[in-house]
Amino acid sequence: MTRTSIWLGAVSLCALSALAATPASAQSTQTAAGSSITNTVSMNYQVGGVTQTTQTASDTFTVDRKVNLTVAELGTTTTQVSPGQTAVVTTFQVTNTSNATLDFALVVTQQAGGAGAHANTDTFDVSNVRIFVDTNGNGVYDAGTDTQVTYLDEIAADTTRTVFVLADVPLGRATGDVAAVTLTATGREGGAAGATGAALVQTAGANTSGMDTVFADGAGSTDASRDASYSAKDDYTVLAAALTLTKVSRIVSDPFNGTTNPKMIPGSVVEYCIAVRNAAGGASATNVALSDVLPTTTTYSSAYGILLNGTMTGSTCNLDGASGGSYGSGTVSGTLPSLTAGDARTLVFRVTVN
Ligand SMILES: [Ca+2]
Ligand SMILES: [Ca+2]
Ligand SMILES: [Ca+2]
Ligand SMILES: [Ca+2]
Repeated sequence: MTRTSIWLGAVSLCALSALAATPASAQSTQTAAGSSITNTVSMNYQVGGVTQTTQTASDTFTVDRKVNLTVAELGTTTTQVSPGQTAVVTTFQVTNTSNATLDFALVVTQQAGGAGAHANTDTFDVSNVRIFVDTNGNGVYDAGTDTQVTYLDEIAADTTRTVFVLADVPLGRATGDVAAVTLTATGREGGAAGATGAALVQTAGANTSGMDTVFADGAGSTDASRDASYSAKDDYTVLAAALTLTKVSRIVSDPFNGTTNPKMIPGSVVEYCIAVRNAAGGASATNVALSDVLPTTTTYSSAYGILLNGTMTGSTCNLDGASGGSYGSGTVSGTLPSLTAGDARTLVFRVTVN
C-alpha cells in the first residue's frame, strides 16, 4: 500500500512537470531556419596497447527556411446577416507552419458569382471590407479591442492567429443572397517588428552554405501551391423580411339604412383594414410602424379607436386587435411589435364620410 502511494506521488510530480513545461512544448518542434547543425565524431585507438590521442571530425550545416502556411475558415457555416447590417464578421485562422518567424500580408477579395464556401452561390458584394486581428486572443471579434490590420507581424513558427473579416451589407438584399469573401495570407520576411517585411524569394539553383528558402505551401481556395500564399473562403448569407402592405375599406353603416345594405354617403361609417404580411422563409420584422394621413373628406372615429396587431384569415381582417396606436394631426399611427415569417397583422380604424 505504501509503495503504491509513493508510486502515485511520483506520477503526480511528472504530471506537474509536464504542465509546467507546456509553454515550451507549445513552441515549434521544427528546427529553426538559419540554425546550425553540428555533428562530431570521435575516434579512440591504441598502439602497442597504449591509448593514443583522441581524434575528432565535425560537420556543420545551416538549416534552410521552409516557408509554409495555412488559412482556414473558423467554423463550418455561413454568417447570417440582415440587409443594411454593418460590421458583419467572418472568422479565419492563419497558421505559420514554416520553421521561421514571418510576417503575413492579408488581402480580402470578393467574387462576382460562382461557388461560395457553403454549397451556395455568390450573388452580391459586401462593402467597407476590413481585416482585424484577434488582439485579445479570445476568438471573438471585440470592437474597440481587436486591431484593424493589413498584415500579421512577426508570427513565430507553428503559431496561429485568428483573423476577422468585417463588412457592411447593402440594404435591399433578399433572403438567400450570398456574398463570398476570400482571405489570402502571403508570407513576407519578418523585417522589423511593427513593419511588414520584404517579399520572400525562393532560392534558385543549388543549395548554398547559407540559409536558403524553399516554398512548401499547398494550394488554397484561389492560390497555387508553392507560392508563399494560402487562401480560404467564407461567406455571408442574407436573411431578410419580405413585407407586403395592403389596405382595404368596407362600409359599416349609413345614416338612413343603418347596417343593412349601407351606401357610401356623407355620414356613412367606413372601416379601414391595413394589413402587413411577412413572407414565409425569411427573418422576423420588428417595430413595423404604420402611419396613415386621413383625407380631409373623412373624420376619424375616436369612439371606435384603433385596433392594433390583429390577425388575418385569408384576406379577411379578424378585428381581433387590441386597442393601441394613436391619432393626431389628421394621422392614424400604430406600430406592430413583431411579424414573424409567414405572419400577417393588421391595424383597423373607422372614419365618417364628411
Ligand atoms: Ca460577390
Ligand atoms: Ca477578440
Ligand atoms: Ca515585421
Ligand atoms: Ca499556396
